[in-house]
Amino acid sequence: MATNRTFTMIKPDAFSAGNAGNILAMIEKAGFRLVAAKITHLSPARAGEFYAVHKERPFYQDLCAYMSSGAIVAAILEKENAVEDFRKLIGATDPKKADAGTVRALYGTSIEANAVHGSDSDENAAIEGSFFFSNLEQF
Ligand code: FUP
Repeated sequence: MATNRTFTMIKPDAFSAGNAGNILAMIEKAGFRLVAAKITHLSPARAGEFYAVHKERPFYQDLCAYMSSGAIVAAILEKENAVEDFRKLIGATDPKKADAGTVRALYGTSIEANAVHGSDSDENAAIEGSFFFSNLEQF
């Protein structure tokens, strides 16, 4: 994947609350192009694999249960400086600490149910995109 791409998920709470459309609109208004997107549902095992980097953290089990509790949107986004600009758009991990107007401040309800995921590096954006999309050469 090119380095001007990032990966996002709209998490179960935001999706089930009907906020996927609003969040995608915010993303597009901020200048990101939707390269690939799908509605999907992670099994607990797949959620565990996705968040394997956090496996020793106390919140890991709860996070995997939460991330497999309902449908999500997985998407690859393109924009210059995508990873950093997207992290700015979504705000801090804890919605209470996220800047006003960010996606997590608007739609997150807790540090766990924080509405969206955003890759933290170009390398992880590529790994995470490939986790959900096997035919990236077509995009
Ligand atoms: P972020 O990069 O902002 O998504 O945050 P982290 O990589 O630190 O955390 C990944 C996910 O773990 C967060 F989106 C939510 C969850 N988490 C918790 O549930 N509790 C915590 O104390 C920290 C993170």
